[in-house]
This record gives sequence, C-alpha cells and structure tokens, in this order.
Amino acid sequence: SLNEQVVRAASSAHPRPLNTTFAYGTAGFRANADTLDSTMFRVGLLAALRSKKLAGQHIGVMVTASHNPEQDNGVKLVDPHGEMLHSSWEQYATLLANATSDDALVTTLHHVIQATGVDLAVKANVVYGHDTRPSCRSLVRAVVDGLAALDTDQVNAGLVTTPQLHYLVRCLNTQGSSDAYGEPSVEGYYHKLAAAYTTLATGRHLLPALTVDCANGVGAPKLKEFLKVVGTDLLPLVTVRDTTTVAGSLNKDCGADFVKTQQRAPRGVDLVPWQRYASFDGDADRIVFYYADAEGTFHLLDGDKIAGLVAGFILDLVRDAGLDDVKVGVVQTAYANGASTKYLTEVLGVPVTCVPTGVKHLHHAAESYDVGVYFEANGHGTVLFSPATLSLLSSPGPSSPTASQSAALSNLRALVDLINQTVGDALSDLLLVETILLHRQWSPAQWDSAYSDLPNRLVKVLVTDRTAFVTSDAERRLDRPEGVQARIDEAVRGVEGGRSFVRPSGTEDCVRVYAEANTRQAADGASLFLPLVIT
Ligand code: NG1
Ligand code: ZN
Repeated sequence: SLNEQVVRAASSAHPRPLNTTFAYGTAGFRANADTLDSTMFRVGLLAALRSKKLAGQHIGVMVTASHNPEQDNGVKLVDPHGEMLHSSWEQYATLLANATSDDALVTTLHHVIQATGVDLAVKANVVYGHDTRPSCRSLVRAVVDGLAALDTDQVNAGLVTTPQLHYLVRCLNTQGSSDAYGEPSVEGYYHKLAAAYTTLATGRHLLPALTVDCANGVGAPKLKEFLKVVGTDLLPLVTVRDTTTVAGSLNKDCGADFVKTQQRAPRGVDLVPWQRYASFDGDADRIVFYYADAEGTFHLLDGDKIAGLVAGFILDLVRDAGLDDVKVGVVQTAYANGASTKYLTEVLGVPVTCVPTGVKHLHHAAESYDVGVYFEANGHGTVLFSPATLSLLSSPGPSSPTASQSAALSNLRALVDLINQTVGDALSDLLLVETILLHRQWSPAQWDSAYSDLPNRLVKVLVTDRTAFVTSDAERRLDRPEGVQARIDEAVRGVEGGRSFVRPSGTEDCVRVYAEANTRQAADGASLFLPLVIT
C-alpha cells in the first residue's frame, strides 16, 4: 500500500507555488523554470505509477523546454514503446501537479491509483534525462525525489536529446525480445545510426559540407559525439551555434524555431549562396534546412519539404524493390503548406491524412500505413514502418533478384535502422535527408524545386478565453464561437488559392490564425483581417 508518510515528507521539500495552475498539454508541462520544482517531483510520482500500471516496464522522463527560452523548462513522459504518454493519463499529471498541499497530494495519489487500477506491489522502472538548461540540475533532483518516494528502480540517462531518451525507453523495454530495438545506451544509438548511414552513403559522390546550427543546445555535444563514431569522411559537416556554456544563448536568435518562424538564417550566420544549412531546435527533435540563392534570398526547406523528399525516395525504393503491396502514406497537419499537399497527392500520387496538431496524432495516423511518413511543417517528424512491412523486409525476398531489386531492398533495410521510429529526431532526420540528397545528387535548390510554397502568414491572437474556440475536421473548421467560421469563409471567398483556419494553441495562451493564398498580398490580407474578427 501507499506509504503516505514517505510521500508527505518528500513532498514537503517540494512545495507547490501558490497562484499557479499547471496543465499537461501537447508538450507536457512547460513554464518558467522557477515554478516547476513541485511539478517535477509529482511527475516522478506519476512516472512510477505509470510503470507499475504497465507491469514494471521502463517509463521515460525528459526534462526540457525544447525551443522555448532558456529560463523556461518543462517535462514530458515517454511510454514503453518510446511514444508520448497515453493521453488518458494526461489528466492525472494535471491533477497531481495542482494538488494544493502535501495532504491533498496524498489524497490525489490515492484517487489516481484507484482510477487507473495500479498495483503498488509492482516494482517501477524509470529512465530520466535532461537538456542543457541550467535549471535542469535541481529539477532533475526533484524528479528523482518523486521516483524514490515510490521506491523506483532508476536509470539516469544524464544529458541527452529528447529522441535519444525515447530511443533508450524503447530499447530497455524490448531488450532480449524478437523486436529488440537496439543497445540501450547512447553509444548503442550512435552505432546503430552510424552503421545504417555508412551502408547508405558508402560509394556515393560526396556533396559539399552541410552547416548545422545546433541552437546552442544539447544537439551540439551529441552531434559531435556522433561525428566521432561515424567519422567525417562520409559526413562532411560544420557546426555553428554549438556552445552550451554561455548563459542565455540557448535558442537565442538561432535554432529551428527561430529559422522557421522568422523565415531567416540564425542571426550572425552569413549564408554562402547555394550551400546547405540546417538548424536543430533546443532538444534536437526538430530540424529544418535552408539555403540562399545568388541574390541572397533566403529559402526554407521545412518539414513539408522534408516529407516530400522522404516520401518520394521511399516510393522509388519500394517500387524498385518490387514491393507493390506496400502502401506508403504521408500524415500532415492543417499547417502544411497547400502546395506540399498538392505535390504529395498529385505529383507523387501518395495518400495524405490530415490530423490535429500534436505529435501523438501524427504518430498514430502514420501507424495505419505500411510505411507512414509524418512531419509537422515546423520540422518535427519521422517515418514508421509497420510490423508487417518490417517482417517483409527481413524476409529473404525474391529468389533471383535483379541488381536494382536487391540494392533497393538493402537500402530499405538500412533506412529502418537509420530512422528513429519512436519520435522525430533531428540527428536521424539529418542523416535521412543527407542520404537522399547523396543518392539523388541534389543541391538544396534542386530539392526545393519540387514545388513552390504558397505565401502564408501565421499570426498569434491573444483572447480572453481560448477554450471558447472549438474546432473540427482536423482543426480546419471552427465550430465555436458561433459565426466566426462564416466570417473566415467570407474572408477567403474569391481569394485565389485562399485557405485559412483558426485554432486555439495547445502550448501557449493564444489563438493562432493561419492563412495562405496564391499571392503574398492576399495571404497577408486574409490573415490580418481575421484577428479583428475574432477578438
Ligand atoms: P500549438 O501551440 O498547439 O500551436 C505548437 C506547434 C506545434 C507543435 C507544438 C509542440 C505550430 C503552429 N504549432 O503547438 O506544431 O510543435 O507546439 O508540441 O507550430
Ligand atoms: Zn523540440
């Protein structure tokens, strides 16, 4: 049974700040680091319960606030297969975080234990890691206190990228089984990726070096560690914004989120025309690419462009391998540029599913394809191979394959290892894109030429109550407040290529307005009109 005294005593060292409410949203808990100590402790408790509920499998705890400013922090739980915490448990995270006293916390724990049917006698296993934020040290200690209060067996992963932690969780839970995912260590992760990349890149004519902006985050030391394993012969690469010791530099004027939202290079990085650049975000689970043309005009290759590149490559391999029954599909959100959706469906002829914002929705929808490619426009994404596809790929294949058939098959097998199938991974995605560009011998401009993005505009609008905004049709329609959708329809009517939608953010206290159209003027017009309508 629950040792109330131990929990109460441990909790008293992590008092909850008054006048703050916490909510476990699409990105877990995220807030100013100074407010998060009690939440971290309670997440430790919840991680232990989640593990007990799932027969003692390893649950992951990642302390990070991704692309947010350095003074913020956050925490996310990772379920046994390396996926996000099941949404049915998000409410328990929120309940525990908001319990107003040590006694209330104990009462809430009893409630969660009862509601979920947790057997406290089961030993819990949790693996935890953190990014480079200075606040991580004490916040991780709070997590550990929560774990210890429920007598949890712990694995300290230390400083890791978010996708490395997801990888570790999956490896720890599949160790020794027929679907073992890999060696459960960061070195194991590097070796798996390096071996796959070496298979795919060997013998190809090298491209000019890629410059990688590491957002001054955990991606910097981790990319450098990986380079030592893979060697620079096959992966010529230069890192910039790669310091993790200068206070205030994390995500500051650099990183994937900056580049995507500002549509410009990291401040102070001068783009050499036609060369390839990439930016990680602060916890290295997102990546975008970009280049400048001869006039110095900036061109972004975002998650939509990556999805198109990857889907096209995999379609070719599947066809060359003669795997006609393998159905490749792409999953996007409403933020995907309309031109990318058109390219995927009309040029590549691949089915596209649109889902609500949030990795868990994309991941889930991608699982329904044999090979499911998913990317958010902001650069978070990966590729999932279904169990049936995996066993097809690991079977011997045709008895007398042609040379191109066996080449395609062996490339597909290597892709399975190269791609982090637990979650979007900047390092793995970097290798995936580099592999494809190597095989195609494409410059960034050639990759970019697949289609031209429709001019678009994304605006934040502060409203008094964002919960008043209720959407349907994968967030593309607004059901409430009443009458607003009609105004949007009106604004878009007659605008060539016009598309617009309004949805409440899941991570910030605002409503987002998106608009795109065939011309820049029209896109700006529609979106600038809307904020006036909804406030
Ligand atoms: P919200 O705040 O719900 O729009 C943002 C991003 C998502 C996703 C989450 C983090 C946009 C428009 N939205 O969500 O794509 O990355 O943060 O999980 O970029
Ligand atoms: Zn991130």
